[in-house]
Formats: sequence, C-alpha cells, structure tokens
Amino acid sequence: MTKLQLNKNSGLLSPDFIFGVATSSFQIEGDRNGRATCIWDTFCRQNDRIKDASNGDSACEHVKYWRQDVEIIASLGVDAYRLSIAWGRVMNADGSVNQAGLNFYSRLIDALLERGIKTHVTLYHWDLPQFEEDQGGWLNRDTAYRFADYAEVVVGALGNKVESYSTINEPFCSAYLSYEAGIHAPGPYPVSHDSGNRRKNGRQAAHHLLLAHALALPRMRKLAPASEHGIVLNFSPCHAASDSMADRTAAETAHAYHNLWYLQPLLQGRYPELLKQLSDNEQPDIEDGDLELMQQPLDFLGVNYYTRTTFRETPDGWFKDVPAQGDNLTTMGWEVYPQGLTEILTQLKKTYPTLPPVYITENGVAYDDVVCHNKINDDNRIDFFQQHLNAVEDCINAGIDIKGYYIWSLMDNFEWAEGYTQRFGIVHIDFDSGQRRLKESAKAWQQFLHSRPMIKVPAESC
Ligand code: GCO
Repeated sequence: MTKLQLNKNSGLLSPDFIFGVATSSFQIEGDRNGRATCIWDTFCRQNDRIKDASNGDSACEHVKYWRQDVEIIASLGVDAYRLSIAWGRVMNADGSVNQAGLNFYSRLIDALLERGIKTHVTLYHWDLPQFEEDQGGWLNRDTAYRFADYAEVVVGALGNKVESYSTINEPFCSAYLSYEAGIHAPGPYPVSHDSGNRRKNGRQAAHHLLLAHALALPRMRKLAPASEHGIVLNFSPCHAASDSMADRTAAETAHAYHNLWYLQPLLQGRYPELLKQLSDNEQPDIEDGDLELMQQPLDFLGVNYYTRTTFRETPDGWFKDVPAQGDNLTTMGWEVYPQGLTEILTQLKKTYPTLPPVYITENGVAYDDVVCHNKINDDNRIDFFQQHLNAVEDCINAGIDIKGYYIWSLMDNFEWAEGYTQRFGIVHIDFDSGQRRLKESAKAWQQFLHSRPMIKVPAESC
C-alpha cells in the first residue's frame, strides 16, 4: 500500500498542527424533513441543473448514521472534524428556533469531544433557506442581518465547545457561481427579478456575504470568546493561456475578480482597483461604513485549494477560463497542481503582509473509485495527498503560518451541480444501502496519523 510520509522535522508534525476531515451539511445530511427547504432543494428540482438529476434528500444519510460516522472519524486518528450547520435545520421561517435541529449538532459535537476530536463549525456552506431566498436571498441586504441573528443562535448554543468557527464558506461560489454564472443555486435570476445584470448581481451577493461575515463575527466572538473565529475562502492561482500581453492582463483581472475580491475588503477595507473599471450599473451598492466593518480581526483564514485556472482574454477586454488539458486531470476535469498552493499563498502573503494564520480547510480530489473484493484501491488519491502535504510543507518553509490541514472529504457526497457523479471521499459511500467503507487512502491516513510522534499528550505536572 502506498504510504503518506513526512520527514521527521516537518512543520506539519509540530504538536499544534491540526489534521482534520471536512464535510458540509447539504452534501451529507439527508433527513430532508428535519429542516426547511433550501435553495439547493429548489435548484435540484429544476430541469438540467444537476448532472445526474439527483438531489440532497438522502445524500449520505448522515443524520441517521451520525454515530457511526463519529466512530469512523475517531478511527482515522484526526485531531478535528470540520462540519457545517444547515441554517434551515436551526431556524424556522418565522424566526423561531428549531430546537431539535440545534440539539442534533450539539450532540454530534459532544460525541466528538468525548473522543478527543475538536470541531471546526462553518455557519454557511451554501444552503440558504428558501424562505430567505424568497425575500431576495443574497441580493437583499437584510439577509446579512438575518445571517448574523442565526449565527448568534448557533454560537449561543454551542459556545466555546467549538474550537473554531467560520462564518461563510467560499463566498466566491455563493456569489459568482450562483448569482452571476448561474451554475449553482439559486441559478440565474429571471430578468423580472432584477435589472438583468448578472455581473451586478454577483458583486452585490458578494458584498452582502462579506457584510454578513462582518456583522456576525463580533457577536460570535462575544458568545464564544475562547473559540477561534474566521472565514473560509477558496483560491486558485490564475495563469495566462499564452505569453501575450492581453492574456496576461486577463489572468491578472481574473485574479482580482475571483481571488482578491473576497480577501482585500477583509484585510484592507477596500475592493481591488478593478471595481473602478466596472460600469456604474455593474458595481455593487455599498453603504457608508460597510468596508470599515469588514475589517474584523480574524483569528485565521481558512483556505480551500484544489487546482489552478488558466485564462485568456475576450474581445471585450475581460477574461474567460480555458479548460485544463493533459494527463493529470481529476474526474472534475481539474488539473493536479500542488505547487499552485505554495504559489498562491506566497503571493497572498507578499500582497498582504498581515495575512492571518492559515488553515487549509479543504484539499482533496475526485477520481473514479472501483470497489473490488470490498476494497477501494485509490493510490492515485494517496499520491494527490502526498504531493499536497509536500506543498504545505513548502509553504511553511517559505514563512507562511499554516496551522492545520483538512481533507476534503471525509466521505463521498453530493457534489453540487455534479450530483453524485464525483467521489471526493476517503470513505466510500454506497448511496443505495448507506454502507461506509474505508478506501485505501483512509487507511493510509490512519497509518500516518496514528504513527505521529505522541507529543500531543500534555505532560503530567509534578
Ligand atoms: C467547496 C466546497 C465543497 C466541494 C469541494 C469540491 O468549498 O467548493 O466546500 O463543498 O464539494 O470543493 O468541489
């Protein structure tokens, strides 16, 4: 079996470095009746939105099998589990609290704590309740205020027993992919719902997501002063399709539009200069004080990393991504490009010397897994992890403060517009029977994690 290894002086073996596995609510939970309808339920019911015409009604049936899942997590030897809370499992449309939903998460976190596993809780991983969307969703400024109320309910109940809280996961996806590109829920708005300007919608959603973060964070900090508080952003280095000046400019524009747009307001209280190049009716509405508020102190920045992206210019001076090519592609069509992690983090650190400590909150890969004699031989996935662990080590050696690494994902799950066609898990799910099986990659992680030097045990006082 292929092994995962690090040299014994690696920064990833320092006593405080956290290894974890990650999931998100809509992708695994099932139990459709235990929560309010969300935008992904609605989206899944529209024609031709999801590759295999599936939905999240059952997913991995995690609500049913959560005890078994906790045992699996514990068996891996990880330090932490990153999960997200479904807003609509905790809040009802009338603003009251769904206590049963809140209890579910509370019990789950207690069971993890009993096994010595810390939790990283993300409050928003894209499953906006439909009752919020019906009021305009992330295009409506009020949604940001309601997010802060919801955050207060969750953090008020879970408090300091959660090690770290993230407000929002990947606002790029919830803004750009959703309201602008329209390939994620809620999808493109009919023209009657707005001015019909998709770029404006994307920017406006982004602004309200960042505002939601900014409004919630101080309230969360007050309720859980011992926990860490931050946000999770996704980054992809933007490369030019050719050496031409125009393509290089396109890649720079894409970098500002897709990467910096979400980080710069948080660290410097302003959007990239690119904002000024947008026409008046493409710019988001920003109220006085919004950008100052966005500079909330961050205990950490969560970074999700999967691949790089290549861009070329378009005739109107904008950018378009070029699909990845070559032999080294995953079933998502993404290029395996571990050096991109080191590249983007060193670039960000150079641009923003005040970059907070980083957790890699997601990194992983989808491949076609075959079950053969009850075994899933995914050496290719083990190689992927090895290469990315090496990249994390390179980042640490380059002076970036990285505090942890989370595998995406604990288990195969609902991969958004790709439905169940993409398997990202280290645990295989049989979506008919619900059966869980450790892939060889999970066993490689087990071996690696259990053989770490036992410096984590606090020394006995004498
Ligand atoms: C993401 C999401 C995950 C995806 C993963 C693979 O943050 O994009 O957090 O939900 O499943 O990234 O696409």
